Amino acid sequence: MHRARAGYGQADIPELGSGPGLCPLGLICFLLDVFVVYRSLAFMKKIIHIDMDAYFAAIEIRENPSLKGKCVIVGGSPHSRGVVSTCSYEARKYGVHSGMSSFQAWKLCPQAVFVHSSFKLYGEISKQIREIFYTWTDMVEPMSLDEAYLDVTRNKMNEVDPEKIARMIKDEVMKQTRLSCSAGVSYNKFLAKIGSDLNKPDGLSVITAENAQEILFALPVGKFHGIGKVTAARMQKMGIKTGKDLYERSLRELIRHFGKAGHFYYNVVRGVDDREVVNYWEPKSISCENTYYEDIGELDELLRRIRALAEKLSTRMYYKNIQGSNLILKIKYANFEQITRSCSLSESSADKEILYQAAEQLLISNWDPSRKVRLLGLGVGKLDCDKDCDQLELDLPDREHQNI
Ligand code: TTP
Ligand code: MG
Ligand code: MG
Repeated sequence: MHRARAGYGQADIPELGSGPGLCPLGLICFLLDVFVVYRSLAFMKKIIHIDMDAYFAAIEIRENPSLKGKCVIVGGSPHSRGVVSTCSYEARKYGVHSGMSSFQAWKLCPQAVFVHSSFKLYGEISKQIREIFYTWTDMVEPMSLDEAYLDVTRNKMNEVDPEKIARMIKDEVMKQTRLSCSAGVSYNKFLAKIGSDLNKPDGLSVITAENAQEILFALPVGKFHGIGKVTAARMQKMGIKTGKDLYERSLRELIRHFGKAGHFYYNVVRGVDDREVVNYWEPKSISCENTYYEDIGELDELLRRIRALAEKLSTRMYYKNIQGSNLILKIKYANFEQITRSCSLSESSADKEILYQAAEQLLISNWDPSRKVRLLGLGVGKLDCDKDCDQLELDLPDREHQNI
């Protein structure tokens, strides 16, 4: 575990007295340094990032203790075209991971037990965990069912030590849910997120101004939150393998290769991230759409595609703990002409069958059979949304473009 040090600071805070000796100019430099350090300390935030360990799998094991110690894979069946949602740490030793096809997972780990997802339960436990966070602060930003940022700079218990808070939250989560989580504690969101991933499972890492650089320098760029697989591969090609390699590249070069994101990479590898914890975020609608390789003219085929979209949308809504009462269908024809139609659902829902039935009706009554379709989109509006709405960025493993 990375130990906390007294006081937090920005990684780039200059050392006191690093200027010339104490001649008049030196004195001015010294006072300037003091001012910079003082300012940094005065605005220092205390951020905790919590992420549950092997969330879906851990819940399934809790519900069925005979699975304890086994390779458990949550997701589709290996004999269908299912994918792995997550797996127990035992299964990870065999190379199984989220997003992989269940068939491939089964080949790597034939002894694994495959379990289907129980989203309703995952959502309920997620709410329970958030209630624990809210006992400390209302500045909670959920990022998915199993993770959230907390700004505990000022908190309801007036506790000054964020490491202590993280430890108490971990204990309380374990006590109430019998599930473990990992926590990262730092002075910004980026470092807190890195921290929660450092010692999984059941980890607690504190990243301070003193140890930030050492940790970031040793980290492979693929582990940087915000650097996806494609970017990490591009960086590898450029010889940027670790945080240290990234640190050595100029802002100009990073922007040239990665555009605006280059600026973000340049900052975070220096421990600089000014993003606030946002405690309330309300999406107006949630949708997914698919552009097809070949234009579709058959009703049966269109309905099959609509079913796939409804399933995808429903899964995504369960992840985010939201329901909605207005269904929206988008049809783009081969000539790029587009129509959007909507209808009310009988009740607010995220159920794939209810979404599908409504979408089917909309398609049948609005589709022009003389024209081929290049894109279908399905969305849900009028969302029931309180502070349980999540801002989830999951890479669902297919080519479908999803947006919120
Ligand atoms: P993660 O927090 O990414 O993973 P995890 O909790 O299973 O494991 P870790 O200990 O490494 O944090 O995701 C949370 C849940 O979201 C996960 O249990 C299942 C689901 N999920 C998917 O369904 N598909 C995915 O591709 C990912 C990444 C997660
Ligand atoms: Mg997790
Ligand atoms: Mg997570």
